[in-house]
Amino acid sequence: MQLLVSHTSPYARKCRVLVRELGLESKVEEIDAHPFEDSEILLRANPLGRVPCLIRDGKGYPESTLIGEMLHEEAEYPWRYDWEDQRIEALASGLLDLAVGRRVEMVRDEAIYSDYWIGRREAGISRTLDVLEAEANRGLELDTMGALTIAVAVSYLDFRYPESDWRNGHPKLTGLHDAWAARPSFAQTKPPADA
Ligand SMILES: N[C@@H](CCC(=O)N[C@@H](CS)C(=O)NCC(=O)O)C(=O)O
Repeated sequence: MQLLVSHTSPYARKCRVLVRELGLESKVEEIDAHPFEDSEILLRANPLGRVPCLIRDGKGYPESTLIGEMLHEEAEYPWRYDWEDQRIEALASGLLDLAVGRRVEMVRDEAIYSDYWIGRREAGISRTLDVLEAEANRGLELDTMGALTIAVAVSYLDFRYPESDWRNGHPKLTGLHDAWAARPSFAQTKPPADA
C-alpha cells in the first residue's frame, strides 16, 4: 500500500503515527505529495486533491478516519474501537477541521480575510477543548483513535495557533499530549519547524 502525505498535514500525521504504532511500516510506503502541487499521483488517486490518501489494490481511499480503519483492519484490530471512541475521534477530527479552517482564513489576502470566520473557528476550538478535557477527566485510554486524534490536534495548535494557549485550563489534555509526544511515532512525524 502507498500512503500519500504531506509533512505539515495533521490528518496525514494521524495516519503516519498509526502506521508506526501498528507496526505497518513494511506494508505502507509513504509518498510525499503536497496537495498544493497537484501532483499526478495525488489527483489520480484522490479527485478531492487532498492528503492523506491510501492507495490499495490500485484504488485511492481518501479521509484520515477511513484510512485509520483500514490500517486497523490490516493490523487485525489491536486497539479498542467502539462507538464511544469513535465519538471522541469525531470531536477531535472536528477540532482539527476548525484549527485548519482558522489557519486557511489567517493566510488569506487582507482584503478577503474574515474576522467573523476566524472568531467562529476560535470559539469552536475553545468549546471543543473544554468538552474533550471533561472527557479526558473521565479517563481516556492512550492507545485509541480518539486519544491519538486529540494529541495530533493539540500538537497542530502548537504548530499553527500557539496563541491559543490551549494548555491553560486543560491539564488532562496536556498530560495526554505529553504522553503521546514522548513516543517515537510522534517525534518521527513532527511537522518541520520552518514550514
Ligand atoms: N477530512 C479530511 C481532510 C484532509 C485535508 O483537508 N487535508 C488538507 C491538508 S491538511 C489538504 O490536502 N488540503 C488541500 C485542499 O484542501 O485543497 C481527512 O480527514 O483526511
